Amino acid sequence: MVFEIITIFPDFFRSILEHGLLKRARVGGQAEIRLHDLRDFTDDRHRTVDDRPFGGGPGMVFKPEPLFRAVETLKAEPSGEAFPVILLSPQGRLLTQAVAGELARHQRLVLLCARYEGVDERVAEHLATDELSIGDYVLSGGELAAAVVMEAVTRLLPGVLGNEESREQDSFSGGESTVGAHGILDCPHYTRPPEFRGWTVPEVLLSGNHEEIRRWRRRRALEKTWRRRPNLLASVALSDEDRKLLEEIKNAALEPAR
Ligand code: 4FV
Repeated sequence: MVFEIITIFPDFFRSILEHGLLKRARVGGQAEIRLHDLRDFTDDRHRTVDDRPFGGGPGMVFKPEPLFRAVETLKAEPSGEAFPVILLSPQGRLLTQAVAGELARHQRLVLLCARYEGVDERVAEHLATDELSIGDYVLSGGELAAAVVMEAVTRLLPGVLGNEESREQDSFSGGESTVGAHGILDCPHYTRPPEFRGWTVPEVLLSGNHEEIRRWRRRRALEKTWRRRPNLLASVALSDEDRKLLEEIKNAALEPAR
């Protein structure tokens, strides 16, 4: 996977490329991250990438020309195959595990990082092939959003995660009994010490009974999802066991606390 990042702050990405998963994927050859300074695609001596908004109002807007030049330069490169041109913005569709899975199937992704008030709308309409948001809040730039997309996608590339870090147990991923990408929240995790400040680890996890442990984890994942993100349950294929567990959970919730 090749990530082509177009930004006025290429140095912003230096550190995340030198640590953790993105470092490992670069060294392992599963991912390549190419940083492009948008100012290199300007044609004036001030290397201007933005201008005042037509119609007045606060702030500045990214001009279309440098962005079109940057992407068309990449399109002219011999690799040739079509690739998504993704604009990061609050107006985009929400990044989910499913969307990350979809993006991970491509060989190359261009990520456009805006600043100021955003980009000229003709970029969104005629250059970007997709628009992604990482959440309903406003950042001062698209760089953090691009970093989130890279991390979420790179984790799904074959060979990046070691077997100790299985995607299977991920929140929102299909997991063992549900199919499709819209999964549920993750189960609780515990590690040593078995007792901390009087708080003990659930006995079942110390039992060695893997079937009981699997069931406990499924139940707790369903319970956490039912309490915190019930909407997720509507878009996941539940097994008979899941439905039975959910009944137990709902009935337990109705019982007066002892
Ligand atoms: C954003 C988001 C985001 C908006 C104006 C950059 C900022 C500034 N991008 N998900 N939320 N972008 O807030 O993706 O140009």
